[in-house]
This record gives sequence, C-alpha cells and structure tokens, in this order.
Amino acid sequence: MKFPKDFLFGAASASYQVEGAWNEDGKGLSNWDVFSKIPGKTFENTNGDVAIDHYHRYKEDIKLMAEMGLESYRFSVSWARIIPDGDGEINEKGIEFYNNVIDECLKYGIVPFVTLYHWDLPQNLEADGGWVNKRTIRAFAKYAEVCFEAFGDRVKHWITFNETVVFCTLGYLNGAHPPGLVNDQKKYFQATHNVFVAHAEAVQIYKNLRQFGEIGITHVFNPAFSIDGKEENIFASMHANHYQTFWYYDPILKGEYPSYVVDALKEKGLTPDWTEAELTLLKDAADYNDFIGLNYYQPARVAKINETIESTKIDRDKATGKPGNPSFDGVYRTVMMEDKVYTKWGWEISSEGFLDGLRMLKERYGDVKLYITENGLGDEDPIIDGEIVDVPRIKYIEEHLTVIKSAISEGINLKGYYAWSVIDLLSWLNGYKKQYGFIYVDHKNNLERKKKLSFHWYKHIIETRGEEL
Ligand code: 8VR
Repeated sequence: MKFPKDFLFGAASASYQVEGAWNEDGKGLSNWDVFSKIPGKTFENTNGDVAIDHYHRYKEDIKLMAEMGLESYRFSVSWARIIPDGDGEINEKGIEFYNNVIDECLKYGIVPFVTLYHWDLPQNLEADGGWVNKRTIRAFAKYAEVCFEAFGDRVKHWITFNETVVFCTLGYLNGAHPPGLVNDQKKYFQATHNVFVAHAEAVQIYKNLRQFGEIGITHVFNPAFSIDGKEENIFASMHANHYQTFWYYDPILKGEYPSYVVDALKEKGLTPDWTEAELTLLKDAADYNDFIGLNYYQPARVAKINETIESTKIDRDKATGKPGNPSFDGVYRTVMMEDKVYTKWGWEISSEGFLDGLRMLKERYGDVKLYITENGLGDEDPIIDGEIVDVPRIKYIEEHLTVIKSAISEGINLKGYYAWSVIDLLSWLNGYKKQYGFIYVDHKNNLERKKKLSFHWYKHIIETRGEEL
C-alpha cells in the first residue's frame, strides 16, 4: 500500500530554534531572548542569537528541502518580528522575511504549514504578565489577523499554538521555561485557559476572512498508560490523561473542559477566571476548528503515588522530557521501565504506544482530522569517514510511519507527517548536542550544511509514497 495521494510528507522547525538574527531588521525582543541569557537556564548557556542562521540562509535551506522531495514545510513565525512590542506597530521587514520564505517554498511546490506561536512571546507582553494577562489574548488575535492578511493568499494551513502543555507546565510550574515561575498552579490553569481563548478568537477571525484554508492547533501527544494491571495505577493513567491530554484537547475539539478536572479545580480554588462569553466562544470555535496536530515522541508510563508536593521546581536536566517526575498534584509519577527502550535523553521509543494512543483519541474525538506535526529521534549522530550515518533516526521514523500506515487502514483520519526536525537546530534547553535533523549543521565550520544518510532515505520514502514500509 502507498500512502494516500493527499497525505503530506513534511518536516518541521520553529523560529527561535533556527532563525537567529535576534535583533535584526526591527525585530523586538522575545521572552526567550531574555530568558536564555539568565546564566544556567540552558545547556552551556546557549541561546538563539544566531541559532543556525536560517534568517540569512533560508534560500539554501529550502533548496535542500526541495532536493529531499519535501512536500510540506512546517515552520513558525516569530511574533516579535511581525509586531516588535506585541500589540503595537507592524514591522514591514518582518512581513517581508516570511513572504520570502513562503515564496521560496512555493517556487519548489512545497506547501507552507505555518505555526503562529512556537513559544517565543514578545518580551513586552511577557513583562506585563504574559499568558496570565488577558491583554495577551487580544494581542494574539491581532497578530494572527495580521498574519492571515499578509500571508493567507498563499498559506492555507495554520496552526495557532504549539504544545500549550509544555510551555505552561515548564513556565508556571517547573521554572524551566519563561516566565520561570515555580508551583504557581493558579497561573498555570489561567494561562492554559487564556491560550485556548486566544486560539478560539484566531479561529473565528480566520473563518470570517473566508480565505478557504484550514486552521487548528498542535498539542503534545503523550498518552498515559498504567505500568501494570493494578487498579490504582490504572486510575493514575486515567487521571494523567485527563490533566495532560483531555484538558488540552477537549476545549479545542469539544468546546468544553473535562468535568473531571473542572470539579477538582473548583474544590481546590484553582478555577481560572473565565467569563460566560469566553466559554461560549470556546464552544462556537470548536465547530470551526479543522484539525489537531500531534507532536508524538513518547507515551507516559504512570504509577499512582500519594505525595505532598512541596515544590514543583525541576532542574533543567529533569525538565527535558525524561520520565521520573511526580505530577504537580502528587497523584502519580511517570516512570522508566526496565523492559522499554529509551533514547540518550531518556525518552521512550514506542511505536505501539503511538498506535494505542491514536485509538484512544479516535474513541474520544471521533473522526477529527489529524496531522502528525512532530515526531523524530533526538540523538548524537555518528560521523564515519565524513558521512553522518544516522541509522537509528531512520529506524525510528520508519517504525512510526509504519504505525501511521496501519492507523490509516484502521480508519484513523491522518493527513500528514512532519518529521522533527528538517535540519539540526537549537534545542530549547539542550543546546546543539541533541540532533533531530535530516540535514547536519557544522558548528565548527561556518554552519555549513550537509546531508545525512536519513536525507536520502526520506527522499526515497517520499518518492515511493511509503510503499515499501
Ligand atoms: C517539541 C517541541 C520542539 C522540540 C522537540 C524536541 C525539544 C528540544 C524539547 O516538544 O515542539 O520545539 O523541543 O519537541 O524536543 O529539544 O528542543
């Protein structure tokens, strides 16, 4: 079987992780420009000032993508390039840059898939309370509209937010992402709600413009499974799925929050400040949301605990996705299991977890349209005789694409696959050590680009539409 004709084979990146040019051509400061410069926040104090200099090398990079046969490129727009202070004047140079990127993609027939928010918030808004302040909702709606009007004639696929669970958890509970707060549960839930409202506003604006494209959101997809058949651990997995998945997916797809979480928040005095009008907006926008993007790397294996959590602060090395942390409410813990396989960064490799998770989604949300907007292997790639032989990455992607194929044959509505990442880039907290790309970037040699083994492999998969998988 070949993948269906309308299935898109792509790869992804994010503005802060590739662009650099942090203060060029009128760009404003983002929260990451500031946060990454606080000593100790990132591995070896790396930051995105230069990143892989995609801002100046986008032509070369997109040419390589075309050579690889990429059908679609998922990238994000840096809000502070478009509106430097978040909600004031528009920076024409910023618009021009993304126009160039989009046109360069279209020149080769590559479909641009655009994320509006991949974590880099204008610092001016962050300083005023960021996602906790409702001003940011209005600002986002305006920014989204500016992007739709500037790029919407050529961009027909929009993602509002990337992984709300990650930037809110790390930002308001764990202190590992901006704004660096610890254990602020009230703000955490408020920020998530404000993001969902901002998403809903953007969906409405987009549909009112009648540009006839599609709009959705991307969430981390981290389905939780009990470590065994014990009742208490099965309860833990149900609890984890409600807080980590349904809290994030329900308001987008069903237009309402899961009552299991709502009731608990009420009891604890953690209910966000939400208005009737906002709740109605969520309900209305859910009917117009076109798809959900899933970033799948690993499932969660969970066990019940009963702990009083003094502080949810976690150190950088524990904030990078490795299991072992207790949940903020002390109800469960994620665990590493002896019979599972893990990457060098401790992320479980499990294509079965992927398939089981997709079935769980289908059960809860029916036939919603899905894209895999990220999936890939973070590794330190071996270089042998000058060649980058990233065989484990090929194996990883092969396994996951094979699962997608069977999911499609089971009737799961999957429309595209975006490997993370198209090119080696800056990891938020891990510097350049953790590589994900099909294209290698030589940091010792003027950021020169080089094709990896996986580049040729993926090209072949695309050419044959996955027939051999
Ligand atoms: C996703 C993010 C993306 C990347 C990939 C890989 C990190 C990284 C944490 O959660 O959308 O930006 O972020 O995962 O892992 O290493 O930079």
